[in-house]
Amino acid sequence: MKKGVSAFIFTALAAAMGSAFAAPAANAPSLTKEAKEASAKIYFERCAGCHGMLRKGATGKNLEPANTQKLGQGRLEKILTYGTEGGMPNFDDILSKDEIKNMATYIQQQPDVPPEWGMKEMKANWKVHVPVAERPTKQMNNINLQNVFSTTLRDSGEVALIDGDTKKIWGIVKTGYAVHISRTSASGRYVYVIGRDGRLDLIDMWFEKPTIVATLKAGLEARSVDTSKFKGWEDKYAIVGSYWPPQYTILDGMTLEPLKNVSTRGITVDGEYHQEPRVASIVSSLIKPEWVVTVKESGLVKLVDYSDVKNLKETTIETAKFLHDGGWDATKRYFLVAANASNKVVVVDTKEGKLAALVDTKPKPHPGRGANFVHPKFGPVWSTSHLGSDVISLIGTDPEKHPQYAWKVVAELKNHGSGSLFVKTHPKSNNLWADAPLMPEKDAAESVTVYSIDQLGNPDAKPEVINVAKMAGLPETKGVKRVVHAEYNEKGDEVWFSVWTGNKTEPSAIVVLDDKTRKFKTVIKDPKLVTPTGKFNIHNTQHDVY
Ligand code: DHE
Repeated sequence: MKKGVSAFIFTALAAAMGSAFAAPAANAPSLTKEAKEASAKIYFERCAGCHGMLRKGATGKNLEPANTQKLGQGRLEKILTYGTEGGMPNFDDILSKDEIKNMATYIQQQPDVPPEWGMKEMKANWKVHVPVAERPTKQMNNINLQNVFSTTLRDSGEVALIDGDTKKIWGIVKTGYAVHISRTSASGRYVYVIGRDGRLDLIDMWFEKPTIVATLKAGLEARSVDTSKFKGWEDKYAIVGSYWPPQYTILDGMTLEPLKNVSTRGITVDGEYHQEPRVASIVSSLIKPEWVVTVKESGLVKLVDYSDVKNLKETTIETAKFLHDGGWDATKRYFLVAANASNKVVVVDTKEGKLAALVDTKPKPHPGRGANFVHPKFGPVWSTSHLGSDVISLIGTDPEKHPQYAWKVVAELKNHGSGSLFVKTHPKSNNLWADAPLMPEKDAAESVTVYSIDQLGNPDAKPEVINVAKMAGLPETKGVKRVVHAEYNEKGDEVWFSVWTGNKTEPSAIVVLDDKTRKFKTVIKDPKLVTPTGKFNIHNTQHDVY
């Protein structure tokens, strides 16, 4: 496995891994101390996201010793090597045979319990690099900030800010390990970037070059961040959702000073106590001073009212377990989020503050933010693709004018594979795009499916499957060139795809297609563009355009 990924995250975690907390599981095969530590590190970096630190399972299966020992060493090695149709990726292009063997052994042992991370640790790991008073009072560069793409460089722990007009890298900023997503301030001036190691960086785009003005390590493992966007509260607060410890933290939006920390441990929708209900997606309401915070393992959605942080009010909505990613419907009243391992999409009515519907879908919906468009027959729909099925589900979202279709799967379009992570369209586009980067077959992982929205329902109209990876003109290498995450430019006439080789040693790229013609427009290649995955166009992220 690649060396030197992150000394940073591991300082706190390494102490816990192999700690005295962990009683050996009966019948567990053993590992040397070195192999155990190396496996613990790989587990954190590659597995914990889906299976949980305590291995209780969520997007991925429960990996507690009672289950893994039943599968046994040989079967576990096979699953790790080749992946499964259910969305478990193959690791043979990332891990060596020995690493796979050790991992198969490691997960048959008792999970270790990582340490806590509260206000004290946060305050000690908070730094304002440039105080608010010393920041520019006007934009000091000529970049069209609205068309900048904040691009995750997953394995180098960096974000590339790419000028969408010139397609040149404007700046590269060092961030947390395996940085996950970027969100913007309500004003669009600041970018908030969260790493898997819980490190949050605040980037100010008014300097000549993008500059980190504050950093906070909000937890030991995190995935989500958003900001206060309601009128009168713009740029005031930010919120980070952590996987470990399971909690969300409200911060000062301009300095990242932690203000309030709220645990999400507790009782699930089933009425059982869970030690690790992790915070998954967070969105920011435009109709109330509220964030929608989804708690994965408990199946609870919290509407967190930030108008009085000291006397915090939360509305807790019972939904379905294993909440993951989601986005607004076109009116931005309803939030649709995948309860992926429950095979459901949850619809929350944020105006009324209650559950609108639980929609049954094919296995493991995974929408990213989803894609909103007007279907020729069913009216406004929101769509998701699936990790565990080769369809794109369309869900009616207009209870007023199309009540017969609202909160139902009204159509299932054929995707070119399961193992899909993201769908995307744009209000100005007639295209609906879906990827399938986790397909074990090379050609499928390298391709995207695109539908003409105005032809949906026409039995003669077939979708187009395009191998985007080939367009990048990268050298042939061992690793699969996974094509992942479509994102539009500000105007909505280009669509960008990452060609993600999955490891640092092989070159990656971003392919830009002309949205109208679906033809190759350009490719962004640069040795500094290491494993690009998510791309967050400032305009589209600021205004939730998807
Ligand atoms: Fe993500 C969004 C969690 C693996 C790229 N990912 C999210 C969100 C969550 C999440 C909770 C929603 C954030 C929000 O909207 O507030 N992701 C996880 C995992 O737990 C998981 C499955 C395993 C892990 O170890 O992290 C995981 N994610 C990945 C990847 O491997 C991806 C493909 C590449 C990468 O960079 O890590 C990846 N996730 C993304 C992207 C988004 C995302 C690009 C944002 C989509 C958007 O359009 O907003």
